[in-house]
Amino acid sequence: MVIKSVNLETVCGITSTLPKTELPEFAFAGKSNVGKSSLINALMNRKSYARTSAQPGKTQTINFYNINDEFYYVDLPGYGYARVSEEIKAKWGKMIERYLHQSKQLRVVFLLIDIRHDPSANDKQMYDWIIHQGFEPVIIATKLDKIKRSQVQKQLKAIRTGLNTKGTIIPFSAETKQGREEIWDFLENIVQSEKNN
Ligand SMILES: Nc1nc2c(ncn2[C@@H]2O[C@H](COP(=O)(O)OP(=O)(O)OP(=O)(O)O)[C@@H](O)[C@H]2O)c(=O)[nH]1
Ligand SMILES: [Mg+2]
Repeated sequence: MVIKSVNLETVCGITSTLPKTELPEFAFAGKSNVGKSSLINALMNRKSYARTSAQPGKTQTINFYNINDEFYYVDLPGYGYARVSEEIKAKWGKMIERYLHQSKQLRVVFLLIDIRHDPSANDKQMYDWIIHQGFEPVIIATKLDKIKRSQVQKQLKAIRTGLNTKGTIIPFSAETKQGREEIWDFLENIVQSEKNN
């Protein structure tokens, strides 16, 4: 994929109205600190356009990145971040739910799971939520560089079992960019097939 332009077009807070976009959208969900913004940077070919942080809870808004005037990456706030109040967590949850429910342009929801850990109760809930909204989530197993090669298959299996999914799981590292081509190919196929219709 050739990234010609990148533009953070819309930032939505808890009370914002969601934008009425015309281009296909690809959303990235997952627990706080799992690597959503880092993945989006890698997929934009940028080092730090999407804000990342070693501290969880960096992305607290829904951010729409316009790519090439062809499609959007939608960076969602992370869930399961312990240091915010239950009230705020509930509001973020509602905001994510509203987005999944309302967006007419949303094509694929990527659900990111840290390859080192079995899916949590929150991950399973998110997975079920996405299914409930009519999407088949594509799982990205993040931080691939953090485990030994010999552990990869075992961890992928644990994620598959934990989420009870038969769907695609793509291992990815924002450090080495391993897995990026596969994700790009997947996105490109969808964007192209829409253009042809
Ligand atoms: N080693 C390694 N570190 C990663 C990888 N992806 C993300 N990180 C690190 O993990 C931390 C969190 O990454 P973010 O991309 O900010 O995570 P996020 O999911 O956007 O987090 P929130 O915005 O809080 O929901 C940062 O310190 C990143 O550098 C990866 O593939 N490998
Ligand atoms: Mg983030």
